[in-house]
Amino acid sequence: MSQHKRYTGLIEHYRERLPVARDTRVISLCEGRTPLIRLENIPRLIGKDVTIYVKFEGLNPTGSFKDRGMTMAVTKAVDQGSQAIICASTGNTSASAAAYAVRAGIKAFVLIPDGKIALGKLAQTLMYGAQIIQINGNFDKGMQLVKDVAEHAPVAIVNSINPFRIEGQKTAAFEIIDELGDAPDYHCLPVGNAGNITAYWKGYKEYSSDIGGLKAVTKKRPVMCGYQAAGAAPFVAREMVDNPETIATAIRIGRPQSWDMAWAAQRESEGWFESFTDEQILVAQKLLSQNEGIFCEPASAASIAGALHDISTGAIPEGSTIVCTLTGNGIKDPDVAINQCKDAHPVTIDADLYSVKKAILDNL
Ligand code: AN7
Repeated sequence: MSQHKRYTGLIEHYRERLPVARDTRVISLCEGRTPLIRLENIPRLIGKDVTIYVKFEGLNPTGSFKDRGMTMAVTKAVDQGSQAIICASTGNTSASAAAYAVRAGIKAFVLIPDGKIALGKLAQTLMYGAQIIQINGNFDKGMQLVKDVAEHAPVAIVNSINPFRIEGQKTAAFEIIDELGDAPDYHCLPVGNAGNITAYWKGYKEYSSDIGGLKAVTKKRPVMCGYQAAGAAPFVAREMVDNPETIATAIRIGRPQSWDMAWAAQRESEGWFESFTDEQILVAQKLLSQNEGIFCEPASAASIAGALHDISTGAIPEGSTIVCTLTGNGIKDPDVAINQCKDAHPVTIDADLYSVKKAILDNL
């Protein structure tokens, strides 16, 4: 008898821990089961005895962690009879909503800040065929408009204020514990709307509790470390920010929707929030690419900037096991990447053997 079972996405895999009925039609693109990659070169480079893993969520079907929440949100929207979904987005949510909507055969409307989303995310959203509505305003304005319009039009909101988004995203914590055999000591991640830190914390709590017929998998929970961009850091300011600015456009958010739940995660896990400048974030993005071969988008690199900072200060002590979530793929934002490498001139040479050989020998 074959033991073979095809992986068909996180809803089927974690069905007993998700609010999806047996007969519900699941809308999936085989999201989840992303690699947990141990960093090999950076710990040596910084000379610290730490074990750092990155959960590379950029390898989800649309290139970000949003797919975990979207498979749940769209599955439930379709189950409840919705013909259309809507979201405001800094880019990744719109790409993910667009993909899952087309998979389900329903319509997606996405509100994006005009000119402030990364090129790859715009390309995806266009290709998946969503109805894009650009607004002269930032994400926070778009989010307010989406909440208002949902009261006047038959559209289901699939932003992370939709509780099914959090349900789907909590599975990333399950995967980490299933793979490591236990929770890490510290979990580091970027914070924008704070849906993801809320979801991870929910996942870690559920795996360390007896719920229903399910026994706790572990007793351990990590300390949650949330990192923001300096120009968009309401959790550090402890108040909403009116004109958020950062090169990490994914987290260019001043009015986080999951405010209370993120503070609960911080408090209950005895964690903290910190902010880092655009320059620090970009340095971390390049460091990861050029030392480990892992290319994440700028917002995701906030988790690396933060972890390395907190390791250097001792806030995260030596001997710790740390997981950093890399929320999105680096190829989503080619403009920022190419701009970061503008000093690395590609050489242009004559197309002959001598010239190619010379180009190699000159650069060895
Ligand atoms: C790569 O797509 O809000 O703290 O509209 O795309 O759960 O909001 C994106 C957020 C981190 C922040 N990293 O997560 C959107 C959107 C990346 C992101 C975040 C986002 P939350």
